[in-house]
Amino acid sequence: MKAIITGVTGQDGSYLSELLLSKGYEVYGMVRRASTETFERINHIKDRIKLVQGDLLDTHSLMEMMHDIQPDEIYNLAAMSFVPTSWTQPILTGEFTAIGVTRVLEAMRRTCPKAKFYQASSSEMYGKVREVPQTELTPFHPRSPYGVSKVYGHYITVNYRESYDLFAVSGILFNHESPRRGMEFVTRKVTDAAARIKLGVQSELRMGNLDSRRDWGFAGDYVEAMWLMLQQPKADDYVISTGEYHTVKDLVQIAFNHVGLDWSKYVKLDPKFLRPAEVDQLLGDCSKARKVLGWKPKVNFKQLVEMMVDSDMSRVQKEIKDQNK
Ligand code: NDP
Ligand code: GDR
Repeated sequence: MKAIITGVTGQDGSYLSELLLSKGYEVYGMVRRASTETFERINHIKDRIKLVQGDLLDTHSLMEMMHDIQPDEIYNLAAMSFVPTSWTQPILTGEFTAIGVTRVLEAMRRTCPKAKFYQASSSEMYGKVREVPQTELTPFHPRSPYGVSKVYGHYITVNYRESYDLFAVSGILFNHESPRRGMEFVTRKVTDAAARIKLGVQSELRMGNLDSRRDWGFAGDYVEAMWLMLQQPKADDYVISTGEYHTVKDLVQIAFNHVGLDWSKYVKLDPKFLRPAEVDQLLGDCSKARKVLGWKPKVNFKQLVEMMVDSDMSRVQKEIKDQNK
């Protein structure tokens, strides 16, 4: 089996590559050219992945790649994925995260229409939620240019499935995290800060809205659901979540407790981190995935946060040691 992963250098791309390699796939990872490499998350498996240059903005590179590889599966994980940046770069976000999906689908339709396609849809599409918990049938009300772009990507995937009879699915994934999460996202920002403060190399943590609630799971569990969706006899869309939500404050509390610190002494509110429009609460109902895919999350919230803090403690300790050499 041959799979192409766009966004292979991202958090999910790295876990999905590991999963597919363990199943004996030939993994092709699409990477965009940069003046310095961004392979930190895939360095340990780089020799086993075939890296191909391409960009979501460039239809030609997408078509060439698919024509040459003739993949069985395509996972479209590439996107501008940080919500705050979508307000400062709304047009680029639309190009990558919305129209980019059409470019990938169109390249597939023209060069390898028998391939199976996975689109990385998001719980951000629910935004100002119409019901709690959210299912595959809950109406969308996105609250950021990112969320709006993901709604486009979601519906163009459904549309190509219905128009051209492609095997194209959308996974509506709720927040998922790991020690490989980008530093700007709230979980990693908090676990990294807890480690730095504990080790005496940071004095405070400046945060935005502590009251928002998210349904946080472990990325390693979620990439398994992506793969399962493409193994079904029929293409369909699925919510992937844990079914539990927590506030940002809970997150901070667990992370700081884990290193024996009282969070309230270090966390400062900074309006710079508030958003023009907030998504107050997200809670997913993944009954369909549990029933049809036989999928369920294995790592709970506390385990996830503590795993991330432990990993950041080791990394920061090593950084300090290296600096003192
Ligand atoms: P990351 O931000 O960690 O990774 C994004 C990836 O997209 C990187 O590999 C990046 O490459 C690549 N990329 C960005 N722009 C382009 C472009 N123009 N051409 C080619 N590649 C590009 O995201 P995650 O791994 O966390 O998420 C994966 C996908 O799932 C994203 O689409 C995200 O929006 C979506 N999603 C994520 C959720 C989460 O909680 N993590 C939840 C729901 C959906 P580079 O290294 O060069 O920057
Ligand atoms: P989100 O993730 O916007 O849900 O998108 P993020 O971790 O950035 O924010 C979660 C919540 O935490 C609040 N918050 C802060 N967030 C950040 N980043 N920094 C802060 O200092 C801070 N303080 C409070 C936010 O306001 C928000 O309510 C993620 C991304 O991975 C998307 O790509 C994905 O689609 C969705 O999850 C599901």
